[in-house]
Amino acid sequence: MKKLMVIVAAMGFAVGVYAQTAKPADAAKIAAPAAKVDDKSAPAANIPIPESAYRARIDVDGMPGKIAMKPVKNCNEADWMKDDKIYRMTSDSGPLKDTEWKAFEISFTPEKDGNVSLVLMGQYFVKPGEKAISPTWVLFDDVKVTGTELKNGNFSELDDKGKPKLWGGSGELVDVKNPDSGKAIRVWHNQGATQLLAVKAGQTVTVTAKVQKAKQ
Ligand SMILES: [Ca+2]
Repeated sequence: MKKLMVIVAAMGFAVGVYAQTAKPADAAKIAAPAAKVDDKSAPAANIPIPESAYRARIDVDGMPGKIAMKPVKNCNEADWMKDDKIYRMTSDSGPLKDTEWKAFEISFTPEKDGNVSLVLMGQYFVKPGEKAISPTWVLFDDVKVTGTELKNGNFSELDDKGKPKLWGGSGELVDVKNPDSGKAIRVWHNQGATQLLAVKAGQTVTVTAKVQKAKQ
């Protein structure tokens, strides 16, 4: 019994030390900028994810083909990529509710012809004192693009395996009633949905979508 108590005490000490030393900023260097959510002072143990953390995010990845882009509306260069930030656009929908769809729109202008990857995902969020990114699931539907072509933006066309055609990644298909009925894609930071877009130098691309907080 005494031995067990020593172990429990040691574990408590380890958790306490971890909570003090692990900083969200360390994880941010690897992944992405932290969502602008407040209250970094709360204790680590079992605090709920704040409502303000449920945000949709559209990234555009031009890194493989070195397609540099200029942000035009509601997006910016991915600062965490340092010198390569011109090859990735990132964005933030702002906080979402699970009771209504919100319109989300970004625009950017590629500086070279080629393929970029459109990434539908959730915003980066790490609880104070934790290291792992918290799953903050959001829904995307009714995705439309001007300036190039996107297909199956309402996720209604499925392949033999029941996955949405032309979409890659590991988002989950769910049934929704709105905005255009049928299916939507459920994503978070580490499980996004992607589709390649063929872009042209100087041709501004606009992406619009309906987003909301998903059932968690
Ligand atoms: Ca749909």
